[in-house]
Amino acid sequence: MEAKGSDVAIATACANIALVKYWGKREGKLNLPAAGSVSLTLDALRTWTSVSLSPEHRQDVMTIDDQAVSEAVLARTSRFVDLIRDLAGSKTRVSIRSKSNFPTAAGLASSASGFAALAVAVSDAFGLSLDGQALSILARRGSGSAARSIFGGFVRMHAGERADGTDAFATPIPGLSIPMAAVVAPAAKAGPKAIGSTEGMEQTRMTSPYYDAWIAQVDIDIEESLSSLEARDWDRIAQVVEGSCLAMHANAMAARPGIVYFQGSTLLAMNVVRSLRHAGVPVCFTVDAGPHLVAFTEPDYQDRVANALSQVPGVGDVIKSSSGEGAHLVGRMP
Ligand code: 2P0
Repeated sequence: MEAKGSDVAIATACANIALVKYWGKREGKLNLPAAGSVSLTLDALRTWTSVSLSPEHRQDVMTIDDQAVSEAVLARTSRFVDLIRDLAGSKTRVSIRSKSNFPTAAGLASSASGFAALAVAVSDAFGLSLDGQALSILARRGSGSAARSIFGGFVRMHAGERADGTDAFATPIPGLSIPMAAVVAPAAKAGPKAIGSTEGMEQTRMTSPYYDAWIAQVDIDIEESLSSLEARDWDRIAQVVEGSCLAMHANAMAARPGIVYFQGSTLLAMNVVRSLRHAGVPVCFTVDAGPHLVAFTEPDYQDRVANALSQVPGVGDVIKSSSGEGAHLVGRMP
């Protein structure tokens, strides 16, 4: 059967940042997380991806920000597109153009928005109509955090138990009315990542003496995050969000060899966030597998938090974000 999709399918997806972190897999081939996680989708960090079928091509082609991608990125992308080709019963190659409004090399969550947009655009190009759960399972195969970017607002990733991964997907968290905003405080001098997330979490799982304790804590943290957000209780929100971040990093630091993502500016920014909170501002921090700090706050306090973080030595241009929407098809590239 040959696919009869759209001529060009274009999708957009936002990055997300976890309040309760994902760090460890129960299985690598299907990319199954060892524990769940909770995130907020971020409107300001966005990827657009256009996909067209190229029956005349023998290979997929791809550009990111108008540059041809490396062999390694193309191979990873083609393996991902193969999953959708298999579903559609097609062997047709595709041409992919992807753009982001944030620097993908900066270590911000580009794989989350990238694979979420790709899942939506490629499945539409091949004429498949997949629901959010199926798209989340698909996006997870590209990158664990991408499963969460299928949905907007607050999102929960479920680790699942099945070996085939059919219960390892994200779902939106309905009914949380707390107004939430974020400020990204990038480390100005971030070079390439010391070690990528996939490799870093595997090294942690294999060698960190804290790994089992970390995994055992995640479900407790997920419940506490949901209940403290529901109560709009910032002391409790900060305790669980900063606790999950610091435990993830402590776990990685305890690997052999130890993995350290923080830079000096990361620690300085943490102290600024805590000082603001002690002064009564509803704010807390998290840090992913890199040196950039992200502060969660309420929209009324976003400018104050952004101003304070932009004065931290070693922090580059801060990015203010509100809560973003889920991945979806759009009419044209920006
Ligand atoms: C998170 N991170 O919860 C955690 C916190 C980074 C630190 O999910 O191996 O690039 O592709 O499934 O999605 C980054 O991990 O990892 C991540 P893979 P991914 O956001």
